[in-house]
Amino acid sequence: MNRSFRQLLRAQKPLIGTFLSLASPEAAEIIALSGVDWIFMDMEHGAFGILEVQRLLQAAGNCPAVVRVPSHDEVWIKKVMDTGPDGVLIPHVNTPEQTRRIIRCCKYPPLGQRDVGIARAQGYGATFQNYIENANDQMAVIIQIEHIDGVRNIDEIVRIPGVDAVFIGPYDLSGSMNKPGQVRDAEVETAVETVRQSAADAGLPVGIFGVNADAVRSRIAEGYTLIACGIDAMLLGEAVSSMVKSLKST
Ligand code: 3PY
Ligand code: MG
Repeated sequence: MNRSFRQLLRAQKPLIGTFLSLASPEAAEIIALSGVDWIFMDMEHGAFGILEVQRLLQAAGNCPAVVRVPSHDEVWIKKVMDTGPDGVLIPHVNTPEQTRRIIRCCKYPPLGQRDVGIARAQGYGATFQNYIENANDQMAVIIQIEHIDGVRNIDEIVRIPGVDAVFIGPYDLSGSMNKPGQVRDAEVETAVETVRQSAADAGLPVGIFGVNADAVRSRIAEGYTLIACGIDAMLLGEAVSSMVKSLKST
C-alpha cells in the first residue's frame, strides 16, 4: 500500500515542494509532473476559492498536495478538508488555545470533533467509511508559526496531540518583529531556530518556506524536512525574464 503524505512527513526525510498560487489546473498539472514531492496550494494569498481548490487537486493527481486555508475559520477548514487534500496547513497559529480549536475541527473523534461530510474526500460517499476510519492517520494537520507570539508559545503548541508538523513562515515572522522581509536578520533567525528546536524536541517534522533553492539549501542541512521552495508565478516570471534578457543581450 502507498504511504500517505502524513506517513511520509513523519518519516522526516526531505520533501521538496513548491507553491501553487495561480488558479490554473494546468499549472498544478505541470508542477505535479515536475518531480516535486508535494504541492503547497495557497488559498491564503492565492486568488482562488473552494471550487478552484477542488479542480487544482484533481489536476495534481497523485502528487501530494497540502492546502493552506485562508483563516482559522472552521467553515474554511472543513470545506477544504472535504475537497480531499493530503494535508491542511493553518496559517498564523499563535496560541495553544487556537491550536486546540484547530485540532478539534481537523480530526475526527477521539482526537477531535471534525464535521462528518460526504464530499470528494470521502469518494463522494463511495469510500466514506474507509476515509472516516483513516483520515486522522493519513491527512496531515500542519500548523504555521509566523508571529513572535507563536514563537513564545511554541513549547506548549508542539505538545498538543493532533499537531502533525510545524511550518515556519519567515516572512510574516520577520514582519511581527518589525523587520518585514528581513528573513536572515539575526533576531529573526534566532526566533526561527527556537521554533525548529522546539518542534524537533517534540519529535515533530518542521518545514519552512524560501523563495528559491539558495534560500532553502541550508535549511535542509539544518534538519528541516518539509521544504516549500519558490512560487509558481515567480518561477514563471523569472524564467521568461531570463530568456528575454539572454536573447536581448546577444
Ligand atoms: C511566510 O513566510 O510568512 C509564509 O507564510 C510563507 O509560507
Ligand atoms: Mg505567512
